[in-house]
Amino acid sequence: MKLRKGSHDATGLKFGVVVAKFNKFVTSKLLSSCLAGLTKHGVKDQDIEVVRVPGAFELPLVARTLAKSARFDAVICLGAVIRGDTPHFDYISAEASRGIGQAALDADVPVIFGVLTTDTVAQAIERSDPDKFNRGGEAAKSAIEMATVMRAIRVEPVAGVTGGRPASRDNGRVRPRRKR
Ligand code: INI
Repeated sequence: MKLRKGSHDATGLKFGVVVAKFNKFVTSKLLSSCLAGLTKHGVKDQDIEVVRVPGAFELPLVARTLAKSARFDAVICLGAVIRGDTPHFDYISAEASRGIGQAALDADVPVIFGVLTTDTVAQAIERSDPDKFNRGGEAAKSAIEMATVMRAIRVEPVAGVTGGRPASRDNGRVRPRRKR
């Protein structure tokens, strides 16, 4: 049996972070904890790119574009959808989760769902608090684990066999062998 698993050593890895401005009092805390988590595990500042979008609904498109750019080992989405009185809640949270999952599958790159979906403002504050649930820090850890497990399971393409990712798009992952 071969056991493949990720690690939390992120040295040399690159991450895109997409963060929603809506409910910024929560998402700014998710962002700072996420960035702290990445750097704590060895990611260099210049290897992190942060993109701000209006709300959680806009996360999937930007996440998919970043993931497809071949510049990142993983992309992290951060947002906060709070039920409150808004009927928007169900539409936005459903679309954000569906779209973020789809972005990962379309791009073949991990895209992490760091979006809080809560009934109340108090719950959102508690979950973004680095000293309580610390969902931003957790998103960083999940991204690192997924980036490293994807590296571990990618199969090196055999020379002459089509279907491998072109070298220019390999994003630092396993490179196809050169033909001799
Ligand atoms: N966006 C959020 O990120 N969280 C919310 O709670 C929210 N609510 O409640 O409306 C929200 N709305 C904005 C939405 O994400 C889009 O930015 C907007 O509809 C424009 O497409």
